[in-house]
Amino acid sequence: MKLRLALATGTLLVLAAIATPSFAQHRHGVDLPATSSTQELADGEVRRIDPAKGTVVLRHGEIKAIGMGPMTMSFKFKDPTMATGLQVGDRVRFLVERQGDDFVITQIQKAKES
Ligand SMILES: [Cu+2]
Repeated sequence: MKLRLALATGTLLVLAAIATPSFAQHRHGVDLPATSSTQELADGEVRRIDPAKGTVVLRHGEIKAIGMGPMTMSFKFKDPTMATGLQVGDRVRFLVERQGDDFVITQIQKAKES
């Protein structure tokens, strides 16, 4: 059990290192135009929810619409009620758009359990 856990933890750390190389710097890569017609849902996992602020921290994959690579970061909900039903650990699919310095989730849904 302990070895298995250690291996799993090690794997997660490696994956985290690959998936979130810029967590500390939080760079968003090249600056693409603020608006985009791309409506491709991005994948993410809920890490934290703050219903009072209407924000959510997601570990997300690549978001082509805003030219962002995988990382863990905070988003604003376009509508705070979007937090309803979401729980930490949920895998989600979402749309995000850039509004000034904010990244706003305009649509979010739970992904099917795998
Ligand atoms: Cu990001």
